[in-house]
Amino acid sequence: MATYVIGDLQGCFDELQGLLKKIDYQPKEDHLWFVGDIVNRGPKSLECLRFIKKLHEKGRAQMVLGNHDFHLLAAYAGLEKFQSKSDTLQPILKADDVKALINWLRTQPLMVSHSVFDAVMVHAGIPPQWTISEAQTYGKEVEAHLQSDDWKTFVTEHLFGAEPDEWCESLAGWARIRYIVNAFARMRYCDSNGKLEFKLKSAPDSTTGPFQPWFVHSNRKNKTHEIFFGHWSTLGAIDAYSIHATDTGCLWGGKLTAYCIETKQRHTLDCVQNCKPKNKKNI
Ligand SMILES: [Mn+2]
Repeated sequence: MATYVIGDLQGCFDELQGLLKKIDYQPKEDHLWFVGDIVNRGPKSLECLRFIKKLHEKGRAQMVLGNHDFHLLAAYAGLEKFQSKSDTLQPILKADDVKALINWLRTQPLMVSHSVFDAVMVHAGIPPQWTISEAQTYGKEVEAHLQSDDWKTFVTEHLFGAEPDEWCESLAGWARIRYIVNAFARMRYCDSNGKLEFKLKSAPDSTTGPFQPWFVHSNRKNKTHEIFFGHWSTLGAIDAYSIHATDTGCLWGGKLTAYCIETKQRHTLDCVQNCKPKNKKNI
């Protein structure tokens, strides 16, 4: 039995199938962890969503919600203002089973923990000031809103926005929920206290001042666990600092990654250019 952590798919279904073949994936024995952003920009988001839902219902796969997965929930709920020309969500929104797909997607968590190893998976990261146990608790606060009867109001009116960018345990209401979502699903850079910086998307260099990749801060309280994440395609493959970066740019003609937790081995598939969207904005 193996647990493979699969990087951001963004609708690259054929590449996923190619990678599963390459690693000799055994559907009845192996588990798949998907780091989120399973949909959007690429050509086969509907196929990715159906595939992961089916495996999840059989107890063979888990996923966490990424920013593009939240975007799909909002698009279904009727929010138009953040929709982009490079979105490729229409086949899902028009599918016969869209309601079942969406109702399943909104039950997915922001963080997944391994049952044996001290390993967790999130989409973007965990701020330095949160322990793993705190992160778990905060994630559940968001999940409760997504799973409530009033979830559409949450995703259309309260979910999006870059404020507040600083965490404080006493943060309350939608501001608290928004920070938690932004940390788990959008963060790349922050300062040592978890103040978020969203303008920077490039790979780290010496010009970012107090803002550093969330995982390099020396005071980080969640170093107790190996943390798997995606979201940051310009970062490349990193296995250091007790973190594993798995978005190796499949969507951009890079590679799709499957990291085996048991063997600590990375497997990759070179991705074809036909997944590449014309508009490279809004990574
Ligand atoms: Mn993302």
